[in-house]
Amino acid sequence: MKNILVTGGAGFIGSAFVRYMIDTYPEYNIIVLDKLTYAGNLDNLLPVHDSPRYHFERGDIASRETVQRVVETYSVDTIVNFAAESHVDRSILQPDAFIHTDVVGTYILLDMMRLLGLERMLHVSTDEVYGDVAEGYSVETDSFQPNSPYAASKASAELMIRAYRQTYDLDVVVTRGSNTFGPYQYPEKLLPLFITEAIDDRPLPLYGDGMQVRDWLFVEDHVTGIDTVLHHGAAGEAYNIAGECEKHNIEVVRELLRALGKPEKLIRHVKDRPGHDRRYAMNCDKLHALGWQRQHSFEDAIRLTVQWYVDNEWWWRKIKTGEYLEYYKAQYAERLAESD
Ligand code: NAD
Ligand code: TDX
Repeated sequence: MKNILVTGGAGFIGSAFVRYMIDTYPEYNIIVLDKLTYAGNLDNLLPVHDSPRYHFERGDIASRETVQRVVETYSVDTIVNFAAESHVDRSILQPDAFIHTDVVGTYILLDMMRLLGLERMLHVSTDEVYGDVAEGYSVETDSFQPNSPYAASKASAELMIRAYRQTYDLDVVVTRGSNTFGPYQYPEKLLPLFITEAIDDRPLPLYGDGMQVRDWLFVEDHVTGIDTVLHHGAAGEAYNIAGECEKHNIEVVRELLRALGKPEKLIRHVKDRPGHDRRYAMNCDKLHALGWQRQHSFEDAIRLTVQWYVDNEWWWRKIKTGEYLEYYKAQYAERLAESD
């Protein structure tokens, strides 16, 4: 492994992975292929911009010609696939792009891997493929029960990966991460949305009763989990990456308000997300057996994350314009009006 293609490397977790890989492995070249959708942001890659081992190409993973050109130009031997439409609420409003990128895009990467003879691909997947977990913890062999168009698109990608592994003997590994948070996360997901809205003393639209449970994973721990599987995971296997930190949404919101010194009266209970999964929870023993442990407590990581948004208004204020405001209106205007 020498020349690693990181697709979706201008997004939240992908850019954290690129920054980490450039710092950690002086022997690797990192090539980012990213379409720069609303969620892709070159500001996320400014810290590595001047490294001679970092290269950026704008393009679509669902374009066979683009993937072939980039693989051949940089003699790519390994792919780490972060590229995806990643927000559940957007998949409910408009699923098309999810099928294009998450399903067709992953298929194109697999097919180019087969035709061009690449060594390994790590595909970044999610706990959402397991669906709602009322009790216990999902293990990697559990069946898929996706409940949103986003989750179904990620599960579909995984089925195609399995088929390519079985049929063509490709070396593909999969990670399934839990709810990830940290610096540079686009302010549509729960934590960055609520932190940036609370900074401006705006209402925080909590879906339903706020008693849904998510397992929170700091982005730097997610990245080291991916690194562990990339280097030590067995071909054809999937690995859960759990934060091992289950919390009700309401608790998370209270924690971030405490860290910001803002009042709980900003919270508004609004109409629930349709098909809203009540709980995700994964067993992480298989990844622990490869030697991975998370390094950050939830309390420290949330304080650090809140502080990052306080200190980096330059990063998020320019995002909260144009298309973002249209999305915000479509998702929240009616909900917030009904809650008053
Ligand atoms: P993100 O939305 O912040 O970033 C996605 C990136 O992919 C963006 O840079 C975007 O421009 C790029 N992209 C989208 N379509 C593309 C295409 N057709 N071709 C090339 N690039 C394209 O997402 P994220 O939160 O960083 O998530 C990264 C991956 O991790 C996704 O696959 C997601 O499903 C998975 N994941 C996310 C979480 C989470 O909590 N955020 C948890 C588990 C798994
Ligand atoms: O405005 C909101 N109000 C609210 O109550 C938003 C945006 C979210 N929520 C709730 C819904 C969820 O129960 O907070 C919880 C977290 O929501 P998201 O941040 O949208 O994450 P989730 O739907 O759990 O999915 C995340 O984790 C798995 C990522 O977005 C996915 O990319 C990842 O695969």
